[in-house]
Amino acid sequence: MTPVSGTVESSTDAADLIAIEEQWGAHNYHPLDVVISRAEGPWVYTADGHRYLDCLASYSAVNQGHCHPRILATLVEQAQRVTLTSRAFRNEQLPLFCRELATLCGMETVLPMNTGAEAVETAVKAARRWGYRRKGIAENQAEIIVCRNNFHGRTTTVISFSSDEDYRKGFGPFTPGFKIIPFGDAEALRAAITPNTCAFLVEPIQCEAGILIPPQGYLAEVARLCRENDILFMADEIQTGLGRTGKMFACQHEQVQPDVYILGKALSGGFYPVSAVVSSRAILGVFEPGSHGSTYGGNPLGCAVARTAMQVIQDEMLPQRSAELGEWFLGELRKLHHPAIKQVRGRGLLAGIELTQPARSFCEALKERGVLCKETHATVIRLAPPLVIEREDLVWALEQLRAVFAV
Ligand code: IF1
Repeated sequence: MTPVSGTVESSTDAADLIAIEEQWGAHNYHPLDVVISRAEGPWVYTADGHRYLDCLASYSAVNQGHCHPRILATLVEQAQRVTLTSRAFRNEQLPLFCRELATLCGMETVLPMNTGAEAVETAVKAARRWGYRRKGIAENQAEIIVCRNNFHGRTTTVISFSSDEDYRKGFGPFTPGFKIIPFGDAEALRAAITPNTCAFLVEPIQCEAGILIPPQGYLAEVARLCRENDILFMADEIQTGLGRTGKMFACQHEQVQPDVYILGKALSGGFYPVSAVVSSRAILGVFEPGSHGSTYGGNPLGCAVARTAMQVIQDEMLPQRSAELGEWFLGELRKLHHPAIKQVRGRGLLAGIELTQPARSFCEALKERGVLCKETHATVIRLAPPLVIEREDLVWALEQLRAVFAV
């Protein structure tokens, strides 16, 4: 097959494109064979005119809906002014982004990065330095406690503390200094803390693990334990944050303020990778010039896009929408009855249907009916539509789910 030039000719149909991707792209994914050509709100469209309801929302990066017009306008406007200055110089967007994000989080200080995994890496570095300087932990002895079945990204340090062999196998040697405990078990956290512990890193809801919601009171107890033992409570809200679970942050379900928020995905509404670590001056103050950074982190295009993306979440009251629609939607999902359905779990518009068998064939069947979703951990169907979705669209999605689960 001959390589195609930069742009896709209109004669290149979906089957050709899939074949080209299979030949020229690395095979590190197993996507559903729907080639998306354009998208708007909760809907995505193929070039041949099929429309699908997106119930994955790009892994919660498009909580604001695809191609939100306000974020698009900001992207275009800023792209015509200046896109990248590097942090060697200042730009007009970064200060306002930092102030607005810190305020949204009830925090003092923002450190901008690009991808989620980079923000997690940044939090790990901050926690270690904080441990050495603030707690006097002996050099190279700092420990960070994490949870079994966590998902925090794909970099070598981050997979060093994964418990999933699929993510780790063949990628060692790994970064030391992490201790894995069961998720949802505050007693296990208490037992794992040593004088060398500098932080506890946790997802308030474990998403990749299958939408696992910890027992009521867990986050509050974790916050208390961290405070008592002078260790940092670092919440990875990359997926659960920014309205997804029916609050701005999932920690707020238990009125808990962590020491560190790690954010990404919907921070830019799907237009551009923007992530951040948000915390106090004392904690992020461990970074002095030269100790950490990124070429693109804090660039004016990303900051401008993220500012509007955050504004849209607030103006359109997406956390409230997520809470209201989610409560009703989960109730409807729980009415589905099929021998393969083991349990329905969720909070806000983040739902998981756990099956007794692989979920892939159900996702394929839903795709045939115009609903896009993705299995996680083989047996869980994850449903997480853009938060701008209309109730009538969810009613339609439920009809398709009922059809697929008709015995
Ligand atoms: C993939 C999952 C979702 C995340 C949390 C950090 C990151 C993620 C809580 C890293 C990223 C993604 C990445 C994507 C699949 C996906 C995912 F199924 F693997 F778990 F969304 F549910 N913390 N999650 O969820 O952020 O570096 O990717 O920007 O890796 O295949 P990133």
